[in-house]
Amino acid sequence: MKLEFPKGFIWGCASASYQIEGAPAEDGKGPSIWDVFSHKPGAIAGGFTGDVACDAYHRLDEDLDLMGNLGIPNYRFSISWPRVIPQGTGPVNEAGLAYYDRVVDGCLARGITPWITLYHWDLPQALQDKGGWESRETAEAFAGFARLIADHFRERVHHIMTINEPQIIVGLGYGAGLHAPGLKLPADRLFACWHNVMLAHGLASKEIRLSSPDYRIGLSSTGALGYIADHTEETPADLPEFSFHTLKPDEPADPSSYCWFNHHWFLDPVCLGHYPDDPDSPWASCAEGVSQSDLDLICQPPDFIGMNIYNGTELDPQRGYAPAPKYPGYPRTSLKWPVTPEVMYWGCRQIYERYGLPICITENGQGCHDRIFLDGKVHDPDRIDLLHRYLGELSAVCADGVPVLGYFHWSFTDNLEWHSGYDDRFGLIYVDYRDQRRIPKDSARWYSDLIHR
Ligand code: GCO
Repeated sequence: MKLEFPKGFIWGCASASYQIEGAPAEDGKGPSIWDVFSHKPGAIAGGFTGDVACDAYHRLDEDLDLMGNLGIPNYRFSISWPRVIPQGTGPVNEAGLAYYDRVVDGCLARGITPWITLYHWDLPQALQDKGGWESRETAEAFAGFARLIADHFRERVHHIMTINEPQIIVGLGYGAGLHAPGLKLPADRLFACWHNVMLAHGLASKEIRLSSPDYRIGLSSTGALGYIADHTEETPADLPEFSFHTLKPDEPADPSSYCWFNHHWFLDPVCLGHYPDDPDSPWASCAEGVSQSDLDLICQPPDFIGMNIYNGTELDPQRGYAPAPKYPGYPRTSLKWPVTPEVMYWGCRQIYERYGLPICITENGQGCHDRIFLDGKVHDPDRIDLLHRYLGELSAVCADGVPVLGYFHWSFTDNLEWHSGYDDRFGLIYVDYRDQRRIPKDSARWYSDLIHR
């Protein structure tokens, strides 16, 4: 498979604060919803928490050295809101901000460009106590946090992503109860959360633009994407069936489950200024009540659309674009996600054709049950094969003229895979959680070689 990318293509790795940092109460940090949720019995597989995770808070230099030595040119990380503003609003925790100064300066000193994600799910618990994303005040508080970060880093950072995956924040956190804060709200209250997350993007984007015109603003979206295996030039990219459902397209429709928020419910209001015209959606009646002034606040088109793409659903045109049946033994990752490289091609094309904005792959990778082999190394041919296939499709969509700015591998180190715990490893760098030893996997060398061909 050809792996050819446009000149200036951005290569990087990604991480998120709660998944790697540990140090949940150190140096003045306030608790996040994940600090609280993870301690509930049964919340995380194996009964683990993120209290230590990869101990990245204390091992920053070691991790950045590894990244620098591999020559990874860009690092997407998230800032823990309660580490910086312990109560979500009000006094700033200077020690928390100083940690992210060290992250940013440490990147720059090693020739790595820092990309900030403002919200990767660790909401201050103090805000959850006042309603969390059900409350509009959370969106307003988020804009304040965004402004603080934008002002603080504007000389050193030029890429900020507002929200990572509203689909998961609301669906899994407030609908299915699998993620923090572990709620199962009815449909109308779930939509209120959704709308406030949309407002958070809009209000924050405005603040970032006011802070500096030099910022390139992004967001990260996820959701089910469909594709047709035997496609031709004529296959339209923007079939509604290609993205209608999220995560579990073959599940029965259930407004209280997380499967209904898709890319369009996020990107239409943000980029086009209205919720999708989708009468069959369980959210259609909720969206009717939204005011024009709110839609105006939300409509802050980003400079690039970040897509987190892991898998998609093959659709069968002969059967009304229903999901194509899977053969026995279909290739899957350790989390049982199907291996479907074509989704890279179709996902990018579809989103570009609908919104006309540059795309950046802000996450892609594979969960594996990696382990240390007898020779002391971590061999991960599965991951290398998956990356090769998915990047081959990405290369093809670039060749077909879709402006893809770059690709961030998820993740740099192994880390806490949310409610699934620590078994499913996504890193290029293996973490031995017994002693926090880092071992670059074969894929780390492969990825580095790809970047530096
Ligand atoms: C997400 C999150 C990451 C996950 C990764 C693998 O996109 O779900 O951004 O935090 O760990 O995607 O599931």
